[in-house]
Amino acid sequence: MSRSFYFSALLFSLSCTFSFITVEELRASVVISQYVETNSGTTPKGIEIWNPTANPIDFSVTSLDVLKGTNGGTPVSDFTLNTGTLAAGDVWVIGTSDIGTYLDNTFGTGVKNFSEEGFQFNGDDSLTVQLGGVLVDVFGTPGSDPGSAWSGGGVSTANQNIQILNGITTGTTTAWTDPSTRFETVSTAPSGSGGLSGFGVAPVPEPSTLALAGLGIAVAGLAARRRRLAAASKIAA
Ligand SMILES: [Ca+2]
Ligand SMILES: [Ca+2]
Repeated sequence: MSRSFYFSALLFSLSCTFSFITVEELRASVVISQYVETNSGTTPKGIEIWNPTANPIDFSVTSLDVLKGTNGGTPVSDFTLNTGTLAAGDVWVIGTSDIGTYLDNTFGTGVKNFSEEGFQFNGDDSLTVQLGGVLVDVFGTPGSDPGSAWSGGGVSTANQNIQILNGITTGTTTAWTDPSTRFETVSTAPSGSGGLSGFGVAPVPEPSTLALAGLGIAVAGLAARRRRLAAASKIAA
């Protein structure tokens, strides 16, 4: 066989080994699923990152960066996650130490994915999440200072624990000014008892996904029933 054939085969096997992830695939890989900014004192402050896909994310291969735009400033890197693997459907919490304590006390020590980071955002600071250097989610409006918070429909980026709305499974690359378009309030007293509820718990998959999964099971069951009936009729004949 020719040398060019071997070269082509080598290239093919290399491309299989290092399968390329598209920008679209990266964009659909993680989403900010929860956010907390304390109503009292300086903590708790943090975010929860959700992997809604069917594949794990190895942060040592594809690092995650959280950038902060302070008081309308240009977003600059605030935190980098470059170790550990986020399982399919699971969440990873990044935030102040008291959130880690809450997770340990609620679910068992070290059970939940947690990275300690002394966030100092105050509700009027935008956040930007990048995965593998690609913008995957925007929180607030980078480059704009809303005064004290972005708010709407009772949902605010200050003094609240808020979580992603049921049915939203992707980040947004478009800045927003009304958090209620993506989030709902869990607690208006996040520094108090029970104020961190929902952290460490992945969002429930959207109903359409469940319906499709149920449909798949139903179709598989029907096919199995048909095969059994066909086998029985052959025996009868
Ligand atoms: Ca506050
Ligand atoms: Ca959650």
